[in-house]
Amino acid sequence: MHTRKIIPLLIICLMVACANKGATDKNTTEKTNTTTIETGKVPTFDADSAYAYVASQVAFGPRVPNSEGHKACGDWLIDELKRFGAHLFIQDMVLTAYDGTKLDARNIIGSYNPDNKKRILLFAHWDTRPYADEEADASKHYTPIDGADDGASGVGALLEIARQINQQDPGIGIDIIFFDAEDYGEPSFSKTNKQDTWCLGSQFWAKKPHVPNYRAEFGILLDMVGARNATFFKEGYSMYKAAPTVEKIWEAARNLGYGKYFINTNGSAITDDHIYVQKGRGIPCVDIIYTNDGQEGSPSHGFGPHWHTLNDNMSNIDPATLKAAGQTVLEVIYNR
Ligand code: AHN
Ligand code: ZN
Repeated sequence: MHTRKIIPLLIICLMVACANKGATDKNTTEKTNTTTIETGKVPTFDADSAYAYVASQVAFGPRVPNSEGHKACGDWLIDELKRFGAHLFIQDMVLTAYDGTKLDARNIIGSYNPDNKKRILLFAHWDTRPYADEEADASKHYTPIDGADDGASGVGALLEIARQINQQDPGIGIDIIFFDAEDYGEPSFSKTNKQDTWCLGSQFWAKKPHVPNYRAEFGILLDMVGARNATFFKEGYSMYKAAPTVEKIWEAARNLGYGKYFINTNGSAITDDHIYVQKGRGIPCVDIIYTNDGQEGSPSHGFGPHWHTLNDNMSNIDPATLKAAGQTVLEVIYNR
């Protein structure tokens, strides 16, 4: 793992070990509860529908803040959430990137049952990286990427979840946030060494949520959940702050037969939107993200092989992976 990208919190291991004990007890109770709930309650996630939502985003071109594709895709996401019956909140922001560039950005928020005090937060970033800075060929570093996996996949899965929620009320408040400007972080070829250059949209929201004193029981971040044969390890910061929810999600995935994606092994901690949501709002958050933690022959940055390269395009997207992530999230929402 690249040390600058991954937070090397050794302490986490200790704390996670403690947190795990509590998680086991809690899961046992929760499991007992679910046996009384009749089956057929959880909607079926349509992978082809999610795949189409990923393709639609990619068809706008790169969704880099200040670009035409970004503006058009943002408008489309708002229309889709409206079509799926969500109550919309839009946060317009001018953010400052690591290099001083002013970014016209929008956080797009769709809420269900907005008056329900019990809430679950689901989120993904919808912008795409302006740089292919993980390409071996430096002449490609300034080319924006398609971001089929890195960006579009999480949003595509959440749009399908929104469509399902609109058809069947989960009886709890759900907020779906599409964060902007996650992926404008300082590139590997730049050396300003500024802090907190990633996740600008979620940093803004964490300071100024769409609802004052916003609360949720827990949050789930979907980041790079569309690649063929993706692997989701139990991300380090999620285990540090939200171990019981991590265990609940990974157990649900295993029970649904998605154990080959949801690996029952702890992974590294990653700087991602969930960190800012957790730190700013005190909401325990889980990052479902494709990494190659410790796997032989995987890239040293620790993410999927197409990460921040021009290869992050539709050719790597597999509806089966979207299904594993999306159905698991639906299971966790509906089978509480
Ligand atoms: C960093 O590269 C610091 N974090 C990975 C978060 C990310 C980037 N997710 C998608 N793109
Ligand atoms: Zn990225």
